[in-house]
Amino acid sequence: MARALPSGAGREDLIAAPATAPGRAAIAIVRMSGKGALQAADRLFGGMLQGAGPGRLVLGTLRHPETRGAVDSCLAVHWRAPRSYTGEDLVEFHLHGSPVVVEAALEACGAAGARLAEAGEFTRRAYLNGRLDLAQAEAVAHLTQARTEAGRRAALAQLRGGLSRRLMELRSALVKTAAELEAAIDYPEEDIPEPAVERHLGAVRDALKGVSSLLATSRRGRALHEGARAVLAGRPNAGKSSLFNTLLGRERAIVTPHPGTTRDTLEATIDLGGVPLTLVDTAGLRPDPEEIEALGIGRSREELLAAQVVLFLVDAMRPDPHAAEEYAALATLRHFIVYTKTDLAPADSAPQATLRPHEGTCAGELRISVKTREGLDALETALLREIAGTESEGGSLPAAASARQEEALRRAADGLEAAARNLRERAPVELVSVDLTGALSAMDSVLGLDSLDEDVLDAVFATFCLGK
Ligand SMILES: Nc1nc2c(ncn2[C@@H]2O[C@H](COP(=O)(O)OP(=O)(O)OP(=O)(O)O)[C@@H](O)[C@H]2O)c(=O)[nH]1
Ligand SMILES: [Mg+2]
Repeated sequence: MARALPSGAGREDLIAAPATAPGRAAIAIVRMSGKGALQAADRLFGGMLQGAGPGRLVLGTLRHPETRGAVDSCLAVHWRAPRSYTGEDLVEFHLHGSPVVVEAALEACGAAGARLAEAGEFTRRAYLNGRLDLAQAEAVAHLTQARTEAGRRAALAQLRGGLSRRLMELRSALVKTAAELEAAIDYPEEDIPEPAVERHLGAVRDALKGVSSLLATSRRGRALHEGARAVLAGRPNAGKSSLFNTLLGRERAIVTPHPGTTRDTLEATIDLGGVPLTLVDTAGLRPDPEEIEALGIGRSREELLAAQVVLFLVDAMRPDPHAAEEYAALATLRHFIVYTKTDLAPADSAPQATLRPHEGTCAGELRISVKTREGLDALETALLREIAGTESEGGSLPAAASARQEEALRRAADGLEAAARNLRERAPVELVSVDLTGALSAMDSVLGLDSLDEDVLDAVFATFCLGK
């Protein structure tokens, strides 16, 4: 299933790039792919490589092809098109891991005819040559960027074709219906027989159910990769830094009984049910602070706007007339009200200080104590549900893992809904056919099966690192 080469671009030309991170390490890998990779490798590696057979590491000397100077004593391996990562002839040099060695090796590759690859260009070629679909290519990026164990598992599942298989199943069930409807367009004077309408409707509903359940997991799928930001805000002394430290599991922020302790914003990332969640501790909000604190409060307010969710902390037992004022400013931001220090409250008493939750943006009211740990599990659960749409690590269902995938699935669902509606209303068959074709092409675009815009590909592969 090789795809049409994009116009104008010399997509088979020889490219090279370091595949390992810059810096010192035991090994650094330089990759070379494209037309003439094996011949170039012969010039660089003294003709030893091809004798070894594909996929076999050989020890030898990498030399500059013009000066013949030795660059490194290293291992090399090659694969032949189309059975390689890129689908092209591909060579790797496993060098001693110093940036200077890598630089010299790249220069030698350049002298042998390679140009420096663009970010993601190896995987882009793998996609263009049909070695991976586009969802799998995105999974490659997600796997190399995974920040949590759950993120790793989800990316690997997608790379191994979890989402792709599910979509192909849904697609093939639908193609038959689309073809029958298409054929019926040729006989506009004849109505589709009733049993056939019911059958088509059943097929469309099944597909819609399948696509919807993929969409339902997309919030979590994206959160696993993209992560989220939660800001701890509230009046001075409300207990923000204490909660920050408790969620982090270490004493990162300074805590004192004095209001105005935190002057600057502090952030740290935790693994919340698999979601890399960046917590931001902020300077307590108050109206007439001294100079340094004022700067800190300015930053607090900026942070509020950048967060997915705000935890607005209120000292449960100490009525604070200004809390309501600061809370009013949150009206448009998604947030929780968190009553703190509940251990200081007499048993079963209602909080002394209560706020009236903003309608629509308040995701819930919680009561916690970092001293007794009361309410902390509930807080984590509520946060995870807010960010990822689920409470648990949950389900084995494949999930859409990027905004691009989610958007395409939504288009597919819209098309299927329209098709179902038109079938129910016995609308002209052409209309249903158009809806279904739209839905199918949206499903295809998740996997990049139809010819995609270069811009879309540029956007996808721009997120890759060099050499991937
Ligand atoms: N008993 C009790 N005390 C708490 C609890 N949480 C915080 N405190 C105390 O409340 C005081 C203020 O806590 P911080 O975490 O520094 O409050 P903050 O909101 O970060 O304050 P600023 O940085 O000044 O805005 C400290 O003396 C904490 O020990 C709690 O759950 N129970
Ligand atoms: Mg603080």
